[in-house]
Amino acid sequence: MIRLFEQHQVRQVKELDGMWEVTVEESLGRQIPGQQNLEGRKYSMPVPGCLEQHPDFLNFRGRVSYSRKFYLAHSGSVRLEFKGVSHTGDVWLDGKKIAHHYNAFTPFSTTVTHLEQGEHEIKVLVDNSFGEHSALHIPNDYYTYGGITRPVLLENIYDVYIKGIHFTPYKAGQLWKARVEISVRNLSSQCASFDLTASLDSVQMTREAVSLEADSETTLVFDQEFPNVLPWSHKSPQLYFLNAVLSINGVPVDDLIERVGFRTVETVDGKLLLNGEPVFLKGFNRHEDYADFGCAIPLQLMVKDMDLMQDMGVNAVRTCHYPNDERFLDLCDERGILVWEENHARGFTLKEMLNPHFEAQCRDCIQEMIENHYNHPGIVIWGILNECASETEEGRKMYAEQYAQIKGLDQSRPTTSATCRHFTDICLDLPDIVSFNMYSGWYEDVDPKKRNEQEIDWIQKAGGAGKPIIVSEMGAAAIYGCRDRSHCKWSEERQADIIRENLEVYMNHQAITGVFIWQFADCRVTEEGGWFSTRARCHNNKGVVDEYRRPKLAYDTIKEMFLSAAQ
Ligand code: ADA
Repeated sequence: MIRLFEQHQVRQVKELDGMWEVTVEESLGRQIPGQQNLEGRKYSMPVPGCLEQHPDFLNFRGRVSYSRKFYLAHSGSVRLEFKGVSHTGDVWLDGKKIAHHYNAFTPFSTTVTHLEQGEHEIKVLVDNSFGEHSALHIPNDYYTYGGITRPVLLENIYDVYIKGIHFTPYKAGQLWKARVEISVRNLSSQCASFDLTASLDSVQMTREAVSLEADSETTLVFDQEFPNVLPWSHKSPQLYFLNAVLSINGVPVDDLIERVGFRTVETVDGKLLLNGEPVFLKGFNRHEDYADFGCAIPLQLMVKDMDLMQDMGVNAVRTCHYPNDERFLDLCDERGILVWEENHARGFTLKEMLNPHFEAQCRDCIQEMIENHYNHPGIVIWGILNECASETEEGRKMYAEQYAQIKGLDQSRPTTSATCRHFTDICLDLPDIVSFNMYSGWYEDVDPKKRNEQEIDWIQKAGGAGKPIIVSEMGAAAIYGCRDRSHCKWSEERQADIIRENLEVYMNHQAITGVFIWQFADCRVTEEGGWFSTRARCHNNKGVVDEYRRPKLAYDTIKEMFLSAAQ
């Protein structure tokens, strides 16, 4: 399943999920004693899926080629979309290169015209190796898996087709309105004339006899009132289908259905307002990582994660530290979960930010994140550059460029970045919201209340005055099953104690508008980069459930505190 709702009733869509042939091209990972060198070996692997789910690939680092055939029933143009390839994909169709993409966490697509009816072959060279070519996927406190890790779809498209829709809701007095932008592309070598009708909640928007030059694109803009719609909020996540149909000579030839919500997000007087009302974010940081599935989490287990988090009373999730699978974002829209989605970046030093590929790889990730996830009403904050070098002038330049890029793409959502450069950060004046990561009681045995006051005071003087403040990370580690009446560190008891002490401070401070616990579930980390030394089992063990979603004692502490909170 690609999304939690049908996006087409006219366009023919085929999911290329299933078994693909995998050939190992280059194996660089740590060999397990007795393991054969995999190069040249062939396997049958599921897509979506991680290579690491196979016992021969537990530490795989390198390049493999995935291939499969498909049958095209009618000759014409096709659109091929990969929702996620980790971490680099190069795509060939019938031996001709048609796409290249870096970054596991954003989708990419390509179109091919004049494809003959009959059998065709797709080959994808997948690379999850580390090195200068990869500025964002590096040895880190989460794992870079390998594989075609999210769904793949193949669409028969008419030469004139709907490329995308962006929906921006806003209030005009008491009335809901929205700016609807519908991009249409003409792949053919002739000028085309088309009609377009879009409908939402029985409101029709129409353009007739639109002329579009050969091999060009246009965007139709509607600024429309929707007199009868209900707002979307975390308390009442009202969703609507926006259904656009493109016709030529009166015959529907293409369509695109988006699912949207009417809500506004603002930062006013140090508060985060949803539809004009202040909201306090009670959330988790959630990595896309699940025991044997790696980052290729099936829908059933995404739903399980969501059910567990809502059982604990959350109303928010932070997609640490990269854009998420659209099906999870669809779940957030349906359940009224407020999302902080961020570009792919975790803890880069200035040296790492000066990798020659860094700025372009960040720019592409932000572009693809916002272009593809723009319509999710649940996303209320765009984040960047978690714990990067925001204490340096060179770093500040990149922070400023990325915030500007976001504002150029979307003025309807506030921006932020989670800092750990306490007392030295020189970028707090740039975002709409100031966020900081703080591990009082874990990394530092300090009183969370006192430490928080110091941080808040510093923020006021360092450019953050008047801005909402979010505690983007707080928490402690515990090994699942480790119980100790001494409440020593790494015991479940101590993790629960530390989380309680910190939540009592952050949930009751008038300057704080939200808290994200680090983290929902234990996740695998790389052995490379020295992470093994502070990450028992080569896992980040700060989950309140382990990687199999088995709850630790802190689960019930959070449930009690989040559910009893007024908001
Ligand atoms: C940082 C970082 C997280 C994680 C956390 C930890 O705040 O943003 O990704 O590494 O520390 O577990 O220490």
